[in-house]
Amino acid sequence: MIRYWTAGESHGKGHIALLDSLPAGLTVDKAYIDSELRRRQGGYGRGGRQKIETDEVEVLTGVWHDVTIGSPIVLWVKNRDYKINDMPDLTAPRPGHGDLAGMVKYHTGIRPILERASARGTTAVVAAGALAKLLLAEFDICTVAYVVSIGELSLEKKKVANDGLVASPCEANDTAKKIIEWRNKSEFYSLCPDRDAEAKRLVDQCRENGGTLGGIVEVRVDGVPFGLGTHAQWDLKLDGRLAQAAMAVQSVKGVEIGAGFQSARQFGQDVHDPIMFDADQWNTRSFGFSRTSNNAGGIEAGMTNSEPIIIRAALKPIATLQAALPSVDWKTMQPTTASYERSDVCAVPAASVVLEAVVALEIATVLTEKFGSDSVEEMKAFYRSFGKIAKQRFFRK
Ligand code: EPS
Repeated sequence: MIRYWTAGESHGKGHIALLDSLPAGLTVDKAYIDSELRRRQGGYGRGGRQKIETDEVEVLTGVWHDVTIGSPIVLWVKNRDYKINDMPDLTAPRPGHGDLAGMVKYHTGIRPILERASARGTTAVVAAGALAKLLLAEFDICTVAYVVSIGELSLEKKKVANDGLVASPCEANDTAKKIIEWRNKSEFYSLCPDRDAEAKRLVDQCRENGGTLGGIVEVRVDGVPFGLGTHAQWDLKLDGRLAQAAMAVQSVKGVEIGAGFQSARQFGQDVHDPIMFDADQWNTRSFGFSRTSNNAGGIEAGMTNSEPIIIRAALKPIATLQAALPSVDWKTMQPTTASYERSDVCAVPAASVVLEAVVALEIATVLTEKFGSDSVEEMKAFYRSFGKIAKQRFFRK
């Protein structure tokens, strides 16, 4: 099964990701990894750091002639803004950041904490996630994330009746691959490129007020077969694992799967997704089963049910504020306002790239749990035999 770790400080030499048990036989497309890193650097609302960096991956281990060999892979993204030893400490912890809890816990200043807590570390996660997506593509599984709101502004793909808002050109039944095309037209990585101008006004206004803005991101995974994850043990349930992966992304304060919190307000008969079967619709993903709705978000009892996985993450506004909040100077212990240093006004579009990566890593992991992780070829053989057994069970009547 795939495992991964990251290391690095925001103004240190760079960030690394170490991926263990990625199967042999996967072609590593460096240009694709770099394009994902560039996407993470983009999105409207970013700060000055992205003008300094041009993130690019170097694959240090685990690959021979651009193909994985089954041994651990180390990915390295260099920091151009390497200056950690010349950077001053902060004097007043920022409410909402890890500054206070970290300096108390580790008996350090603020700098050592913020350097690791910084969202700069998500470069390594995105590089690792790109590899996971290359593996998923071998199984025709596609992950896409898009921004559905910035602050109070909805960027939902659904048409909002009579409020004068421009609806997304994206259709409800568009697949992830089609959704990516729409998403890439928007500077907010939303499915409503026509509403970028309005979102920009919101972010610009926020910057002028010295504030920051959060938002909501939706991640969708298409092409997932039955049976990834398990109901059998609490820490192996896929919904729980996805929630942890998403919650661990900087700024995320809430996660829901499928209809999530909305389903708590409805009757059971309006929530659960009716089951249909049509032998003529056989394919290796769904085995002919389908649902008339997907409120479960593709997961029931911790297992995939072959419908698209839908997960949402709510991001708080970034904690570094020009309009600084009350804090305490930890050298004098006197009241003051929180320290400020260069940051973003709105990092929700960038966070969508990171959320896409962590979800892909989790799906790739459960895929290897079910179908093995020695080689891509063997995984495909196991995948096919799973389908063969299902066919024998459901098509003999
Ligand atoms: C980020 C790099 C950081 C921040 C931001 C995201 O660079 P610097 O601190 O040098 O400006 O811009 O990180 C935060 C918002 C944070 O709270 O740490 C990046 O590359 O994504």
